[in-house]
Amino acid sequence: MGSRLFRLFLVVLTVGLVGVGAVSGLAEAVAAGDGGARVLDTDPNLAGWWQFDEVSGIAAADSSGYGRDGVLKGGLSFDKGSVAGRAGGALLLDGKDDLVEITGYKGVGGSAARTIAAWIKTKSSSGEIVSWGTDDFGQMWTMTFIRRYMGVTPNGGYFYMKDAISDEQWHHVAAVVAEAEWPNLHDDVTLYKDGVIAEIHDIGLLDLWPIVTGSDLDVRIGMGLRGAIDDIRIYDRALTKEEVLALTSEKYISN
Ligand SMILES: [Ca+2]
Repeated sequence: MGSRLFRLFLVVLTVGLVGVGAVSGLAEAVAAGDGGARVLDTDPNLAGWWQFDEVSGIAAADSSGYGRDGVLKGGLSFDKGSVAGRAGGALLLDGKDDLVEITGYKGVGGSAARTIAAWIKTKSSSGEIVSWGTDDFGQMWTMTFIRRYMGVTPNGGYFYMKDAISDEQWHHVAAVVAEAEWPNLHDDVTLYKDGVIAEIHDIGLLDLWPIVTGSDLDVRIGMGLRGAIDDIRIYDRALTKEEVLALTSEKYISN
């Protein structure tokens, strides 16, 4: 009787130890960030990724694997525009004619889902993170300061966050367009500030056009922006809120 109880006790103890081992292994994997963040670098839907870690020249390499390298314009070069970034180097733009053009890349077109994410550091509150499309209603896709706050517009309606980010500190900003037949700012777009969903200050509904992005213009980064930009990514899918948060994790960006 006593010995059967003892064997039962051993079984319970063994099962208990295996259980604890599995849980702590999972915790380590999550803590290391291997489950979420790093796969975002090799995601096939990462359509463009400019890390701005160069220190000379006017070529900005695309790390997405799709070869969408950028060209620095307006007299901008890494020799004079390279500054300490959020992860490695960043690019400092003058807010006048500086910009990065991704020659031949038209961005995410039509009504396709998409995510734009970038780190920026600025005192200013005007200028673009990125834009592309066709200069007509509903056919542009621009992530930009709108009335001094970060937001997006398809050129027909606008949508921007409540909190200011122009405090000369690094902030992560992201805009996500969900899968939808006729996506619009009101129903299908989410803005993020520093990894969490941003409170929305205002949305222009009077002239709200669906997002049907054209393909006339090449992708432009930093037009009119006076400040530093780092680690800008374009995904041709909607990232989840966990994935956007992962893009801001210390462990992730230190690599
Ligand atoms: Ca960088």
